[in-house]
Amino acid sequence: MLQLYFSPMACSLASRIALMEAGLDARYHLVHLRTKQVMDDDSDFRGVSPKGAVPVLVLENGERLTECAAVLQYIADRKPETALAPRFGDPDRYRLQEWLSFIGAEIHKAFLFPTFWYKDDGSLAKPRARIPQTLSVPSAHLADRDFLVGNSFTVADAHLTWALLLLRPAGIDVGQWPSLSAYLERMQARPAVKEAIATEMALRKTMAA
Ligand SMILES: N[C@@H](CCC(=O)N[C@@H](CS)C(=O)NCC(=O)O)C(=O)O
Repeated sequence: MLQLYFSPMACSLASRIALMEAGLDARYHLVHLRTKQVMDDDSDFRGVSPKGAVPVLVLENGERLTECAAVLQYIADRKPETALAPRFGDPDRYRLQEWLSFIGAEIHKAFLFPTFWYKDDGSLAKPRARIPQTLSVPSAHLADRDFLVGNSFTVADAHLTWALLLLRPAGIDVGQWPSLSAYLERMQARPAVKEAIATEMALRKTMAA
């Protein structure tokens, strides 16, 4: 069985959504990101991945896959019939990779990660000043589309859904971009997305307690 190392509401949520949309069973291991502790057995998460970052997907043969873009595409390719990623050779596959890179680099790493990870000593002002321009890109793209790529849900939507969910706790009102807030609402209405979020929100509460 696949195994996913995750932290509640971290970017690994996109992998949980993808697994659930694909109907793939997995064992989930909760990681405390600051202490690097695997909560199951108190082991050091850096023994699972020296990157010390989620997601980590452990395959049945023991190989470990990291990086959202790779993990998400792997999950999608395990169940091609669910069309969670266009097939290789389809021009839309590169559109998918384009979005996964953009979300990972320009949204996640450019301002979401620093907002949640570092104390704001004023140095976040510049990355955060780029938010309106960055988010105007998916906002314009989704003005007349239901999904990021093609006409159905893909793992790029799982990734963007996670990123948009974190805007509010990052102090950014998604309502500034009506097409993004409508998109987020549509994505959250999907049963797998709803269940994945509910599971992780409940875990987050127990961690905060
Ligand atoms: N480039 C990685 C970034 C992963 C990442 O930054 N994960 C965060 C959670 S959203 C994390 O585990 N951070 C802990 C750390 O970097 O120490 C990816 O796309 O998967």
